[in-house]
Amino acid sequence: MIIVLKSNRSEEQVQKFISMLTDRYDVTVNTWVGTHSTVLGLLGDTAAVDGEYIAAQDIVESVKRVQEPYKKANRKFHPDDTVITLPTGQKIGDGSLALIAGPCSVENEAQICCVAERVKAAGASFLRGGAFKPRTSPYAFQGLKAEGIELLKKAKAKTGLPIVTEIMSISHLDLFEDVDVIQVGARNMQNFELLKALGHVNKPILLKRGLANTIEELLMSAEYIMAGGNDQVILCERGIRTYETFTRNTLDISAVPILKKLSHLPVIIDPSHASGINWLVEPLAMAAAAVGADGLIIEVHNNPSCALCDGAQSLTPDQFDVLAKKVQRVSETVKSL
Ligand SMILES: [Mn+2]
Repeated sequence: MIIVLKSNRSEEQVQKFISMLTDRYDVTVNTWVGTHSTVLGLLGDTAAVDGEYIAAQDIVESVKRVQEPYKKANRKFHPDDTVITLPTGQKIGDGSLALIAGPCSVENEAQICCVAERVKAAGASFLRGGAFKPRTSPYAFQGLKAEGIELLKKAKAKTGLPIVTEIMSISHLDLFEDVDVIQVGARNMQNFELLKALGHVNKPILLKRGLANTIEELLMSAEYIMAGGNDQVILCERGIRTYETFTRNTLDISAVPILKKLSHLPVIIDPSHASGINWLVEPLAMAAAAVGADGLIIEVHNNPSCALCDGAQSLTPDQFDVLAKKVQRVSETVKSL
């Protein structure tokens, strides 16, 4: 971190400021005194240094971070890719393309079990399904809640597929004991109390990017979970809000190589929520495979026209069969280049 001091500072003020920095933070300070200004260079653990607090000091002209504010999620300090391995053996981040598929919402036992069996047969290694649903309208279907998790467990017992489902509140954490991967949805990406609580959980967290959040903000949210001791974070790009109205969101495909350059964490793509349109899911999924994503999370419903949530973007099991074959071919082709 570089701090430029104002030109009217006294030597005493400079020394007092440096003492404050070294007392407060685990850093050493190098000083360059020029004719018109004094520049301080902070070395050490600058992730903990509050740049806004520094900038607010009377003596300070400007502050510039040279190191990213995230440390545990940063590839610089962890060059090897993180591979998430479930106790049941499924992996994300090992170089393969993991497929997570299932309905937007769990609706009933027949629906979730039918979809689970079909997506497994097509090559999915995880079952998704919403039990707690964050809906824009309070009058829309809110999910089956605890009963939904019980139905997911039944589908898991039948198929062996580990389950991925979204948490909306810390108060529900006890209900997630048998959930294999806990999803944090886009709207909760900066629910810092929830992220802190998930930092103490010993299971993978699928963290979706907020619809109006930057890549750095996503990594800082991952850092919240990792700072608590949970290193098993999967990053998910699910589309961001732009001026384009044709699609539900705009898929930021560049987020994949950027996140993989900045971080060692696995990165997956959600083409269903990114587009909101059934026929766009397959081409976006192929783009994700081509750009190096570690996985895809895709909405599949046995009868999309009757779905209680997100039917317009859901694939039928037959469509998912076709997609799964195509994306694996793209992934293998790209790896062979
Ligand atoms: Mn959905």
